[in-house]
Amino acid sequence: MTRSYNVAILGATGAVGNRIIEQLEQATIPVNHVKLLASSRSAGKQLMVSNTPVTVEEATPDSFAGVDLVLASAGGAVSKALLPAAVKQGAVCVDNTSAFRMAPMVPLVVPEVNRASLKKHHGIIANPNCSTIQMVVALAPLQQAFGLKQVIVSTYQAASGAGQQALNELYAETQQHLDQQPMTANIFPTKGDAQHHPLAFNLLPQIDVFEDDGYSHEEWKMIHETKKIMCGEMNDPAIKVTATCVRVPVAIGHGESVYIDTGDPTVTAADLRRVLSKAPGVVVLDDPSNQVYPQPLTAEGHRETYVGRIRPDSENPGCFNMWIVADNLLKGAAWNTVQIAECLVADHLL
Ligand code: 25A
Ligand code: L14
Repeated sequence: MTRSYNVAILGATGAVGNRIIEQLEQATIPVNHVKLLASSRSAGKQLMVSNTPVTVEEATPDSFAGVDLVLASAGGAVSKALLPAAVKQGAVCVDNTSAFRMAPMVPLVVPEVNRASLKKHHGIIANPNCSTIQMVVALAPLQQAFGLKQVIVSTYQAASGAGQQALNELYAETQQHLDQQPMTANIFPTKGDAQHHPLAFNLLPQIDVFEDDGYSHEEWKMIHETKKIMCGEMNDPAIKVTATCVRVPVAIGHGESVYIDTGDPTVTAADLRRVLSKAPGVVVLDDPSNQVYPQPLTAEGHRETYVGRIRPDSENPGCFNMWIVADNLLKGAAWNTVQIAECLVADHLL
C-alpha cells in the first residue's frame, strides 16, 4: 500500500499559498489530509481544496502534530518562529522564504539543477528566491555543457513577487493615475522602508532593503543563492555573479536580461539553443524573424522557464546575451516548492 501524507500549507491565503494549493492538487503526491494555516486575520475563512471547503486555522507552534509535510510561504519571520517547532514534531518543511536559505545544513534546491542535495536535509529544505530559480534553470545546463565563468543579470520583476497586498497596490495606483488622481504608495519599493514610491507607470531600482555596499538585498540573494545552488557554497568564486534588480509595473512574470561568459570561445548561439531545447523545465522561444520571444503575459500560469533572444556578444567570443522569463508565483515559488515535495516523496526522503 502506498503511504499518503498529511500536508500543512503555511500562508495558505497569500498570493503564493493559493497557488501552492492549486499545484498540490495537480501533483503526484498521495495526500491524506490538507491543513490550511495563516494569521488570525484569516482564521475561519474557507478555501477550496480538491473541491472540498477547508477552514483556515491560525498558525501556532502547536499546529503541526501529525503533519508530515509543511509547505511554507508566510514570510521569513513566520518561518523562523514556526518551522523549528514543526521539525521537532516530525514534519519535513519546504520553506519558500529566505529564513534558512544560507544555513549550511539546509539544502537550497531547484530540482532540475541540484535534486541530489535533498538527500542531506535535516527537516528543512529551502526554496530559492524567484529570480534566482528561473536563472539557474537556464544556466545550469549551459554550465554543464560549456562551462560558466561569469553572469551579469538585470531583472524586470513583477509586483506579485512582493505578495498579494503589493499587487493590489499596483492595481489601485493604475486606476488612480487613469482617473487623474494622485497615486498613493504605502508598500513599494519595500514595506518597512522610510519612503514609498508609486510603481504604476514607473520603474523602481530597489527590491528589498539596501546593504552597506549599495546593492539591494534582492541583488545580494541572486549572487549568493546562485553560487550555493550551482557550485555548492554561497561564496564560491568559480562563477562570478553580479545583479541589478528592478521592479516593473507587471502583475505576474519576472523577466531577466542575462549576459554570460562561458569561457569557451568556440561555442555558438546554435550550441546554446541546442542544449537549452533539451534542458528539463526549459522552453526555447527564440525566433526573432517571427517576433517570437518570452513574455510575462504568455508565461503566466505555466511551470516552465522560457528562454529567447539568445545571441553572441560579437566582440567577446564565448559570451552571450539572453532573455529569460518565468511565472514568479509558479516556478519562482509555488511550483518549485511542490516539485521539491514530489522529489522528496519519489526519493523516499519524507
Ligand atoms: O516577510 P517577507 O519574507 O518579506 O515576505 C513578505 C510577503 O511576501 C510574500 C508573502 O505575501 C509574504 O508575506 N511572499 C513570500 N515569498 C514569496 C514569493 N516567493 C512571496 N510572494 C511572492 N513570491 P502574501 O501576501 O502573498 O502572503 C502572505 C501569507 O502569509 C500569511 N501570514 C502573514 N502573517 C502570518 C501569516 N500566517 C501565519 N502567521 C502569521 N503571523 C498571510 O495570511 C498570507 O497567507 P493572512 O492571514 O495575513 O491573510 C492574508 C489576507 O489578509 C490580508 N491582510 C494581510 N495583511 C493585512 C491584511 N488585512 C488587514 N491588515 C493587514 N495588516 C490580505 O490582503 C489577505 O487577504
Ligand atoms: O526571497 O519582492 O523569496 O519580489 C521573493 C519575492 C523576496 C522578495 C524571496 C519580491 C522573496 C521578492
